Amino acid sequence: MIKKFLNLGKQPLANNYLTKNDLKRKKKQIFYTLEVGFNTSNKLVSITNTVSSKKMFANDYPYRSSMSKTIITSFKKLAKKIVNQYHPNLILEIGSNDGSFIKNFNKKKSICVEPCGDVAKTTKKLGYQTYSDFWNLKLARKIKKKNKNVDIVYSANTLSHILDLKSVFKSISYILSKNGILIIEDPSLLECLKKTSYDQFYNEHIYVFSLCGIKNFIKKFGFEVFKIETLNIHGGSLRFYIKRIKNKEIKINNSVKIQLKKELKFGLHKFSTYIKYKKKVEKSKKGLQRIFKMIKNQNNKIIGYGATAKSVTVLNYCGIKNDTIDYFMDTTPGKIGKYMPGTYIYIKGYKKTLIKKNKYCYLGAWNFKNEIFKKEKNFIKNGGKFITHVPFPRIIKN
Ligand code: DWN
Ligand code: SAH
Repeated sequence: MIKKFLNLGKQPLANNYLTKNDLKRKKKQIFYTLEVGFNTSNKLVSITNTVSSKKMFANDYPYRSSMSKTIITSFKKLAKKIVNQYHPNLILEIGSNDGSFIKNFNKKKSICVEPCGDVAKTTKKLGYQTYSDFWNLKLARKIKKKNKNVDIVYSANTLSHILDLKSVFKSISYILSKNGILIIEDPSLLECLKKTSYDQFYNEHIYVFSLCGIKNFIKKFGFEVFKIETLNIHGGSLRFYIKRIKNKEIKINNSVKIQLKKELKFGLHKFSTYIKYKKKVEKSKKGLQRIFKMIKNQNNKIIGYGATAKSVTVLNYCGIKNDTIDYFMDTTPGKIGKYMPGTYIYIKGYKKTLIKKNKYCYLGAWNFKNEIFKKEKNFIKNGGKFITHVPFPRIIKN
């Protein structure tokens, strides 16, 4: 049974940035009610009103992994580890986006799956075998006809975007070699609760995973988690190393026990934990609204840094629109010159001179705080202030 615990109101589709023409034509945006629920039987946390994948991940999907140095470095580090530890014959990546991860592997030993046509072109052009399709059994069959020894399947920030997890794991089990390994990484539910980062919930993030949820679910497909890595990336992620239960050569690492203990201690298996969380989220909303109001009352301008999908949730939930934030800055070509969905805040291309002109900056990409603070050390040195809601709403003291 799925018990709802959080309602983040009417939300537009994140990543559905609007053009000037869309605004002129008053283009009808899709809105859905963003509610989050806890499945009391399998312990998975998911949004309860979903949008079809085809609507979310169309050809013009703008997100590009390569916009952050933190991501590029993290992928490079993992790729090195995979090669040294597992020497894969063939690696398959689900949700390969612009190839930021797979670029670290030999073209002849890699397969990309990326449904968004425009972004899939990047890896195709680089010479990687790329399937521009959604991951399912039909595609797995098609790929296996040509590629027999897939011994690593990797997927970052993608499986949590797919409603039908049964189909996901069935298809992975079909394609993975007998002793093959599945590595997935996604935002951690424990961190999302600890940091009150409710913006991990939006139409694309159908699930926010925990070990206690994943471990139950994958058992049915003959899989088990044998190692867990906790990462700082994306505000706190979990990297699950998964093997077939039948494969007794790999021992279960102690990290699995440690993570499970942490999750149970926090109460991720109990509905009452989520009710407490809901109250924290409501308090966070009021706190952020108060900060914005105070700054505006002092006749200050506020800009945004990083027009993230996450900030779409925050701004729409808190009712912060283009009369409060003047514009966002972002480095992503497909977002520049467009408007944030639901709040109509304009997105300018990143320029150092822009941030220099302002005193207050809302950190949409709070998950890259370290990277951004390093880049903007002069802004900070000259008295510039960043605003965040994570782990609680505040103007960051430097
Ligand atoms: O799960 C998902 C993650 C991986 O990416 C997808 N569903 C959609 C997307 O979510 P997001 O938009 O919340 O992701 P990011 O990676 O937090 O987005 C960062 C944004 O900030 C990008 O638009 C790039 C921008 N940025 C920037 O302008 N300057 C980022 C950095 C680090 C910078 O210095
Ligand atoms: N893996 C990258 C991109 C994450 S964004 C990273 O971690 O940075 C999510 C990606 O998953 C998008 O590129 C999207 O097109 C892809 N995706 C969404 N649904 C998918 C599905 N059903 N099968 C395969 N890829 C999918």
